[in-house]
Amino acid sequence: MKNNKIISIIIVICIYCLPVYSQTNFGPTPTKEQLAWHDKEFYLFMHFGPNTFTDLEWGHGSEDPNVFNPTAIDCNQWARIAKASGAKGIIITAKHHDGFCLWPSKYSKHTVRESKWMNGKGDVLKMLSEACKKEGIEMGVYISPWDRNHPDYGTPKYNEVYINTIKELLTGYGKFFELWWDGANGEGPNGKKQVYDFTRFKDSALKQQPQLVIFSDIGPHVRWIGNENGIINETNWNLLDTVGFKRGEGAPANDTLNRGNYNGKNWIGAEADVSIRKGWFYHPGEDNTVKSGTTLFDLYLKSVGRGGNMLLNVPPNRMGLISPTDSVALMQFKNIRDKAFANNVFKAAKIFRTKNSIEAHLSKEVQLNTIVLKEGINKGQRVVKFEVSGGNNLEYFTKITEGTTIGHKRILTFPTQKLKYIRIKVVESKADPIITALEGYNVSGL
Ligand code: FUL
Repeated sequence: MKNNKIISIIIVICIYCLPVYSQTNFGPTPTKEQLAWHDKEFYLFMHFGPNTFTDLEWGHGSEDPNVFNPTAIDCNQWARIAKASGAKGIIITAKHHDGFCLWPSKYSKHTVRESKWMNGKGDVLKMLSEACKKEGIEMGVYISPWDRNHPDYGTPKYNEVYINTIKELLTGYGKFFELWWDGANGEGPNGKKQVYDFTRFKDSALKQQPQLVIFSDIGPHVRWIGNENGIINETNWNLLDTVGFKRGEGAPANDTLNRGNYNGKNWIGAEADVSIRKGWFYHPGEDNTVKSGTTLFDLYLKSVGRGGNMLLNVPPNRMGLISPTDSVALMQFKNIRDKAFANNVFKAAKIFRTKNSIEAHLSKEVQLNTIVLKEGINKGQRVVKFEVSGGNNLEYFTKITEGTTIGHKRILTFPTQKLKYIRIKVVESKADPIITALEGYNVSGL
């Protein structure tokens, strides 16, 4: 092997490892659980329950439990499709606002046990946890604090009920990766509103499963992005100030949640939740609203490509299966992603770095319309602004595009260029930038 080849291999290896370990932390940093969460990037949401059968989005809590009657439920199908789509896990609505529990909870009288489904012996959580385990994907739970059924809702007793419910779930079904708290807080069956004891909810959840990341408008670990369209702002700080704010009413402005706080005191990553269909629950009349693979890829670029995670809702139908239209769209989405990122044109490039820039030198011109950058976020998020320029000789670089934050991953697309040299220059950073990955692609159909 020629010397210069060995040197360039070493340089390429160095770009992935050295700078990350040679820097001290700057500002808030993620926990190891949050780092693992960032790496998941894409996973599925599943809204399933009485609403699936009543055509409602928000059940009243007074529904007859017998309405819940999936005729051919197969959680293995859910997990298989999730895995095949590249999703790293499934978050299930174990309990939505109607209070119906998809497992036979001791703390409720409105559960699968009260239904005729499987003669009251069914347990969706058990089926799903076994299926996820089999497929090697992870599982998360949505447990709505708002409960339109529970007789204790609106009284301090309900906080105990909720804590017991969490405990029951977190001790009965293996490890979960995420706990999802919705911000909606309406009236319960008695017309009363609940004052939630979120501090105790959080403490007891983490006591059962310390590896959990907890999602809500304001974390503590993962935040809502202020919209349900799946689109994160191009500028996305994983930082958020939470003092004085609440979940639901009283949360920071949607725009703040969408971009984070530049100087936020806490590391709270952004999770973009969006449904593959119009509604969160399955409605037969919405079969024609299923997003195409191309639309999903666009949302991926605007969520994962902006440093957040994508939580894509794929609601099972009345049979208890993912509908063929949804599964086809998911596979198209997977194929588009695989194709888009199959050939990193910088793989064989010589990489040169200075404190504030990285250059990729290729041996011949390539077509390029996408770059992927990563920041060593374990040492804190730093880059405020960068420029991308390139050319065909080293004396003359022209600016191609620019970007702001990078974070876990930044995917930047631009009109196709033919070039041999590319330079990423960090023009503003809170501390020395740590760029851990630079990849280049020529994605078709952009
Ligand atoms: C919202 C809920 O009210 C919807 O029903 C749905 O669960 C969505 C993901 O969060 O706030």
